[in-house]
Amino acid sequence: MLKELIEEANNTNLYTFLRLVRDSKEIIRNERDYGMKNARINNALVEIDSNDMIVIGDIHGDFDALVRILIDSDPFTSDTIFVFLGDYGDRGLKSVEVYHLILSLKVKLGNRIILLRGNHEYPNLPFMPYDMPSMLYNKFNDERAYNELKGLFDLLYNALINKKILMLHGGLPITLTSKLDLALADNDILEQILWNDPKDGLKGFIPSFRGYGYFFGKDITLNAINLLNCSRVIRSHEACNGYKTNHDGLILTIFSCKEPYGNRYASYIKIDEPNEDIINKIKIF
Ligand SMILES: [Mn+2]
Repeated sequence: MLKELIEEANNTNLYTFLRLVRDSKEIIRNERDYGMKNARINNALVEIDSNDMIVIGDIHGDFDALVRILIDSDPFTSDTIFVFLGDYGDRGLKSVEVYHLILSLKVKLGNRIILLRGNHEYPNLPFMPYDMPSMLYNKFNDERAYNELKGLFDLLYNALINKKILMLHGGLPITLTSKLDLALADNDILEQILWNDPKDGLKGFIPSFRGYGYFFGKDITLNAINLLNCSRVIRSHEACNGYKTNHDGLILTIFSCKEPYGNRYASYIKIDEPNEDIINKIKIF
């Protein structure tokens, strides 16, 4: 089944692509309205208790990296939940194929595929490079593909909490006051979830050189995870060779693509017991 989906994504066409986007939107709307087996959903926040989860960071159109991860842990031969931390397209050469494959997994496997939102799925704040519209147009010669895809972005989840691990794309909002801020993020909080980065040796926060969001210090991290009753954060967003940690290990960054950055290593993480040493769970390739 996996091999067929990979093949199909490699030969994507407009009508299959449009159907996948529409079906994915319908599935996520249903999750949000009627809930998900074994998970609690409050708007854009998912809470789950799983001992079998794979977490994947930025893919950015690196189809080979995505395929590599999926072949390592075939979702059709296990009950593993796959969490994607966002930034699916842009930069990488095969962004359309990446969307095709991820959305076909969503359609086939439903609530075992959880898609978080990255800053590249929030074009309301303009940034460069934003290749998706032109990549889709060049592939399909039709504007409907991007118009449909854009509608999916607002349905992607802001954050997921598995037991005591918080997962999101960018970083902790400096003004976080409760879990509800993640579930019902206003524009300011959403910008920070998608754009913030941790910084070591910083107290408080400073504006980010990215143009949006902030760099935040360990005090902000401690405050936020205490408030949420969490023990650590897994995020992506910062290009690195595989992974890195900040704030004395409270924040783990995993980055799952290589091609668009010329990186030597990428990583993903397989969590079977969330309370154990998480660094040992990282798979580097
Ligand atoms: Mn990002």
